[in-house]
Amino acid sequence: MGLLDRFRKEDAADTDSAAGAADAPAEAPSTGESDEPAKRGLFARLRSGLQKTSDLLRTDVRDLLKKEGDIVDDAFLTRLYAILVKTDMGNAAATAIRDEVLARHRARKVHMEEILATIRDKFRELLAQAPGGDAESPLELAPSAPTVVVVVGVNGSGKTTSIAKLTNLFVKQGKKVVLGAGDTFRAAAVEQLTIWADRLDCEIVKAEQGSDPASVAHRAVAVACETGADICIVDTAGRLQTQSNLMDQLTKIRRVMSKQVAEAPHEVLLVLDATAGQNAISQARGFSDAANCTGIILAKLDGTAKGGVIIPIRQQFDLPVKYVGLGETADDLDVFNVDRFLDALFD
Ligand SMILES: Nc1nc2c(ncn2[C@@H]2O[C@H](COP(=O)(O)OP(=O)(O)O)[C@@H](O)[C@H]2O)c(=O)[nH]1
Ligand SMILES: [Mg+2]
Repeated sequence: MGLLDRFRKEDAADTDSAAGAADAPAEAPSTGESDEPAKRGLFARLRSGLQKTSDLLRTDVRDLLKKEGDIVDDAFLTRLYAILVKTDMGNAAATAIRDEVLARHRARKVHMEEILATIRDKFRELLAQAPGGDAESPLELAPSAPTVVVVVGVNGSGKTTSIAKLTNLFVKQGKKVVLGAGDTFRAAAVEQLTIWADRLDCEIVKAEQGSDPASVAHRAVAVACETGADICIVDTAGRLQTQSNLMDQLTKIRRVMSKQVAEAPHEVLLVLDATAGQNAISQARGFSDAANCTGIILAKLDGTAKGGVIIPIRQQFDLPVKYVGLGETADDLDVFNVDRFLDALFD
């Protein structure tokens, strides 16, 4: 199924009435946590978000082995491979991990923790963020404000919610945020972002349904400049009548922004739905190629036992995963960090 087919399918499935109330924010964001408890709270969220994937790995690998350990032979490796594939990490990653287990433990008696340690090491290698290291790469503010961010992705992937989460993050840091409701394709999308803007107490620029999103983007950047805002985040449509319309729209949004602020947009974040399955995620490549994305927000990790999908995402998109989404509230966002991710998954 091509990207366009996917849009058509969503068109049929996703009417505005299905959006609206169902898309409304689940609860008001909490504020006022000091940094440390907030970090601990986030790790707990990450751990519970990855629980299903973690259970799948631990329980299945435990079941694979006898209590007194087991010999790594062909039958063992075949069953291990089947477990790995269930996390949606893809055949290539599962093969690489299986081969690593074979190389390290061939014909030896092993225990569960040794196998998990090997899986973890290889997982880490496959996830490595950048040639230079695994540094977290959250949004960096431009030397002169405003930093302009565009958020793109397939409809329903979690764009608007992720914008609310980013806004919450910046508002908590005392930053001033202006939002642009650039998904003018659906009235409900504008309403949804407006509700978040009210809750998070930030300014929003919007327009009638069907109006030109580039004009919304233009005004949002203008308001951010005029009001001395630190960050301007612009929402976009996940689908239009045709894929080329959509890509043209993204190009136009970029163009109007760069006319106002030379380096803008500083970031174009691609939101991917971790529950969507590997094929759906591969289709989002159309977006990343056309929109010149700079990073990924992997949303809905909390809803899936297929958190292994982060490996093919890292490998198919040459983009850092910047944030992970762990729920529907404004607090449910964590800066992606490889080691924290692995701790949550394996410890
Ligand atoms: N469990 C969970 N749900 C999410 C997450 N992010 C978004 N959602 C939900 O996914 C649905 C679609 O999200 P939305 O932000 O409207 O997607 P958009 O169409 O890309 O803007 C909404 O019901 C959100 O509450 C997440 O990280 N975890
Ligand atoms: Mg939206």
